[in-house]
Amino acid sequence: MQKFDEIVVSDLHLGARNSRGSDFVGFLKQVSTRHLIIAGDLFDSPRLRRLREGDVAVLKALRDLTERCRVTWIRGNHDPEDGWAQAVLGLDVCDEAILHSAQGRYLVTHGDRWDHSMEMPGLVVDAADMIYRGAQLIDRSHGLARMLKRRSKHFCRVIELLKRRARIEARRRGMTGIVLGHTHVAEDERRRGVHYLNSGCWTERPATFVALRAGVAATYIWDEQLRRLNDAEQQVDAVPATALAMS
Ligand SMILES: [Mn+2]
Repeated sequence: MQKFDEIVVSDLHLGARNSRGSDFVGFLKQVSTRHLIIAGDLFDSPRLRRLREGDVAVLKALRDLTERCRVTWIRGNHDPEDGWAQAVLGLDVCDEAILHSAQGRYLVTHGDRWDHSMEMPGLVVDAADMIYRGAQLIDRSHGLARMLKRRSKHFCRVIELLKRRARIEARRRGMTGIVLGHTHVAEDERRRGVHYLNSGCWTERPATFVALRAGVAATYIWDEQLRRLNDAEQQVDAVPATALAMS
């Protein structure tokens, strides 16, 4: 059993073809915490379409969890309206939460409010999304989809802008850091005086989350072996540059 003070997960996208409901239920069995925060996009469709057995198992596990610990559900742009949310999980959806670490406060929110691509013509976003999902189907390890997404100049620009806006808001409100989901890219970065954490997603491998342990906030990788994202990235940096320069 892995113990954390508080855990933030996001972007489970239950109902999506690549949702990992059973894996997430396994995760819930192997961690213990006093507060679980779901930082948005628990569902893929606001009408809760295409839920499969593994997805429904997550709802049952979350309902059970609410009897043992505090569960907070933060609204994502794919999540249902308040009435539906309350009926499905017995939880109200909110827009943000605060984590209290030994270093100070962290604002937790989904992050779509700072995503300027959401204001773009739907067709452009849909086409990019289709290519991304297609790549996930072809390549079960999701490496190709991840690479396509990260190499897309547009995608990187959208994320950089989102992070900049998020940092501004964190500073304005006197926060030590900010925890977001939405981009599906797990991060743990200290820049310009703000600790930016992103809990990543549960639709790719490895699954990631943010947690507070011994008062310290960090992003963790769950699959294979529990470790901090920044420790894992130091290992990736050791990979020869030629392997990364392919595209
Ligand atoms: Mn989202």
